[in-house]
Amino acid sequence: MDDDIRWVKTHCARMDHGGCALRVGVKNNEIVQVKGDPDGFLNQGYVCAKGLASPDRLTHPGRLKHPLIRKGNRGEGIWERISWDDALNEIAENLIRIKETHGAKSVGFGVGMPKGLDHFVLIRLANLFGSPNIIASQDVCHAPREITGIHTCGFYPVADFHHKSKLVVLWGSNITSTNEEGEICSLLLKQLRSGTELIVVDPRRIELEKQADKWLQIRPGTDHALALGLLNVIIEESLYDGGFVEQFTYGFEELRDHVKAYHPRKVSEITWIPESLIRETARHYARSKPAVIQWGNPIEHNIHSFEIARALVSLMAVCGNLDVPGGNVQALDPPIMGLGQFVRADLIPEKRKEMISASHGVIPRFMTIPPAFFRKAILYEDPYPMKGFYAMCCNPMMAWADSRQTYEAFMKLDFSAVADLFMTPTASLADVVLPAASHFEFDDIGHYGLGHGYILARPKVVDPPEECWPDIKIMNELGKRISSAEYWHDDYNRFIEDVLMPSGFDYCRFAEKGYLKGPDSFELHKEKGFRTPTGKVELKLSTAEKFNLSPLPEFKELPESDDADYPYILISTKSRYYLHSSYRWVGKLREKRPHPRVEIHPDTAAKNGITEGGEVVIETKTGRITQFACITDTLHPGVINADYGWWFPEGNAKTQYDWERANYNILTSTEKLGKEFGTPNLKGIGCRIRAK
Ligand SMILES: Nc1nc2c(c(=O)[nH]1)N[C@H]1C(S)=C(S)[C@@H](COP(=O)(O)OP(=O)(O)OC[C@H]3O[C@@H](n4cnc5c(=O)[nH]c(N)nc54)[C@H](O)[C@@H]3O)O[C@H]1N2
Ligand SMILES: Nc1nc2c(c(=O)[nH]1)N[C@H]1C(S)=C(S)[C@@H](COP(=O)(O)OP(=O)(O)OC[C@H]3O[C@@H](n4cnc5c(=O)[nH]c(N)nc54)[C@H](O)[C@@H]3O)O[C@H]1N2
Ligand code: SF4
Ligand SMILES: [Mo]
Repeated sequence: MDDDIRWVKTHCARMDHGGCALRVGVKNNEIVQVKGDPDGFLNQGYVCAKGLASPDRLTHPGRLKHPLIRKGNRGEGIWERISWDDALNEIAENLIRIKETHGAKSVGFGVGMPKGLDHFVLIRLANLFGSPNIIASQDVCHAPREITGIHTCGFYPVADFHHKSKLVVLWGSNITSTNEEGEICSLLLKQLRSGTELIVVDPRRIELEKQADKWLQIRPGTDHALALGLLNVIIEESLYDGGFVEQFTYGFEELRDHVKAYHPRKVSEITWIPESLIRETARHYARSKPAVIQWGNPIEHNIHSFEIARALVSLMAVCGNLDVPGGNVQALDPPIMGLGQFVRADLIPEKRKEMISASHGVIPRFMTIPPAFFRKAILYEDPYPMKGFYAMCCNPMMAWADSRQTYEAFMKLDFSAVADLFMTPTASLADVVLPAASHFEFDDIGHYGLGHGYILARPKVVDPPEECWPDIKIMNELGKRISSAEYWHDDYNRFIEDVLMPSGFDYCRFAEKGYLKGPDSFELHKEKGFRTPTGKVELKLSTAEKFNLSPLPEFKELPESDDADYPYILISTKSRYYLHSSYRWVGKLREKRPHPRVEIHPDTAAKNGITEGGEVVIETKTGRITQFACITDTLHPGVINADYGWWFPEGNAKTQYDWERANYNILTSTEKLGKEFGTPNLKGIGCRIRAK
C-alpha cells in the first residue's frame, strides 16, 4: 500500500443515476485509484467500468477550463476566453434584456438527467427569475411512471429491492447495464442467488435472461397490450387479491369488463408473445407474493406512455403488490428539506397557468416542459416566443427527439449559455460556454428528489482545475445578478446545509454516515387509504373527465403505423459504457466501445447484404444515419437495436462534431406526441437498413 495515498469515501455519480459507494485514493490532488466500497448501502462493493473510468473525466486535456464567448457566427467554433465576471454579466444582461422585452417566461432553463443538487438549484434559479419554463427530459424519463402513479394510487411505486420478493419482473429494464435509479443490480443479484424468481419482458435477450424463469420477447411498443392481456387472465381466472381489490380499489368492475376485450389470443397477435406464455406469466405473477415490477425506460419511450404506466400500476394493484415489502412501494424520505421549499415554488404561484405546456393540455402535476413544446415555441412562437436559454448538465442536440429540429431551434435563439465539462454539439451552438466542475470536485447530495427514499453523500475528493466551477456556484452567482440577491448565499455550500437541516446532520457527519434513509413503512393504506380523490387505487380514474384522460388503460394502436417501406422496428438501448451522449471523450470507455453499433439478427443481416462490422445505413421517415453492424441472435429478426447518443468529440467544431452522422435522434420525430406528457416515439419506429 502506498502510504501517500489518502482514501476518501464518496459515492459514484454522473455516470448513471449513481449509487455505488466508492473508496477513492488521492495523491497530490489527483485520483489514483477507485474501488467499490464493500460497506456500500446499495452496491456492497460493486463498481462498473464507468465508475472505474470516472476520474478520467476530470483530467482530460480537452476539458473546458475557462469561460468562453462566441466570436464569429454561431456554431463556427471561434471562441474567446473571458473572465467569470464578464461571462456572468454577459449572461445576466441578455437574460434581463429578454425578460424586459418579452417577459421572463421567454427564457427557458434546460437540464438533462438529474445529476445532483444542481438540478434543483436550476429550478430555483428559474423560479426566482420568474420563468415557469424548465425544459427537461422527463417526458421520456420517469414523469410518465411517477405522475401516472400519483394519479392512480397517490404515489410513485418504486421497486423495493431492499426486502425479499418471491418474483421480480424486469419490464423493459436492462438493469445490469443501466443500474436504474441506483437500485444497483447487486441487490437484485443477491435476491436471485437466494431463490427469487425472475421474468424478463424485453425484445432482446438481455444478460439477466440467462437467470430468468420466463422471457417474453415482446414486440416493441406493445407493453400496454401485454399488461392488459395479463389482467384479462388474472381476472378471468380469479387470481387477483380479492381482499385488496374489494377494500382498496375503485372501478374494479369497469376494469373487469374492459379487459375482456384483451383476450390473450388477441394480445398474442399484437405482442408476438405466445398465448400460452401470456397465460403462464399471468398466473406466475398473480401467485407470487410479493412480486415486484422493475419498470424501465421503454415504457415511456412512446406516445402511449400514460396508458402503459396505467396498465402496469393496475396490475400491481389487483395482485396486492402495492405498498408491501418486496413489492412496489412508496419510499418515504428521511427528514430533509422538501423540494417545494428548496426551489421556492411559492415565489411563482402562476407557474401552472403560464408555462408553455399549459396550452398543450398535459396531465396535471407535470411541471417540466417537454422539449418538443419548447422548440415549437422557439420556431413558431406557439404559444408565445421563446428567446433565451440557460442550460447545464444536458446535451439536447443528442438527447432530444428530432435533432434537426433542435439544431434549427437553437440557431434561432436570441441568446443561449451552456455549462458543461467538454465542448459538445449543444455547447458549440451557444453564445457563452461555462466550464463546470463535476463529481469528485465539490460536495454534493445524490438522489435528492428521486423518490427512492434516501439521499447519498458525495463529498469532494479533489479541487477542480483552473477556472472550473460547480454548477451550484455558477447559479448562485448568476442568481444574484438576475434575481433578488437575498435568495442566494455568500457560500454556495449553504444549499447543502439547507437540505440537511431538518435531519440534524451537518455535511461532515452526513458524509461519514454515507446516506440518510427514510423509515421503512409499509401498508400505510390500511390506516390512511390511498392519496387519491376516492382514497383508493383508481383502476378507473375518477378524475378522467375533469382532466381529459382515458378512465381505463387502453391499447389503441401501435406507436407507428405499419409501412412496407420501413419493414423493421427500430429500438435503442443505453450502452453500458456511456451515459447517454456523455463521455465519448473518455479514453478508457472509448476503447471499450469505439464505434456506434447497430444490432441486427443474422437472418435480417443476410437478407440485406450486411456483414459483421460493416457500415450500415439506417433510415426512418425522418432521417438517415450510419452505424456499424453487430450481428446477433439476441433480438427478433424484425427488430433493429441501434446505439443512441453518438457524436465525435475528436471531430470538427464547425460541423458540431459530426452531430448528424450516427446520432439516433436524427431518426426520431416529434410529429406524433403523447397527449399527457408530450412524449415522442423514441422506440418502436419503422425503419429500413442497407449496407453502405
Ligand atoms: N433516442 C433516445 N433519446 C433519449 C433517450 C433514449 O434512450 N433514446 N434517453 C432519454 C433519457 S432517459 C434521458 S434522462 C435524456 C438524457 O439527456 P441528457 O442528460 O441531456 O444526456 P447527456 O447526453 O448525458 O448530457 C449530459 C451532459 O452533461 C454534461 N455533464 C456531466 N456532468 C456535468 C456537470 O457536473 N455539470 C455540467 N454542467 N455538465 C455536466 C456531460 O458532459 C453531457 O454533455 O435523454 C433522453 N433521450
Ligand atoms: N450505462 C448507462 N446507464 C444508464 C444510462 C445510460 O445512458 N447508460 N442512463 C440512465 C437513465 S437517465 C435512465 S432513465 C435509465 C434507463 O435504464 P433502462 O430502463 O434499463 O433503459 P434502456 O436501455 O433504454 O432500455 C432497457 C431495455 O428496454 C428494452 N426495450 C426496448 N424497447 C422495448 C419495448 O418496447 N418494450 C420493452 N418491454 N422493452 C423494450 C431494451 O432492449 C433494453 O434492454 O438508465 C440510467 N442508467
Ligand atoms: S453502476 Fe453506476 S453508480 Fe455504480 S459504479 Fe457504475 S456508473 Fe457508478
Ligand atoms: Mo433517463
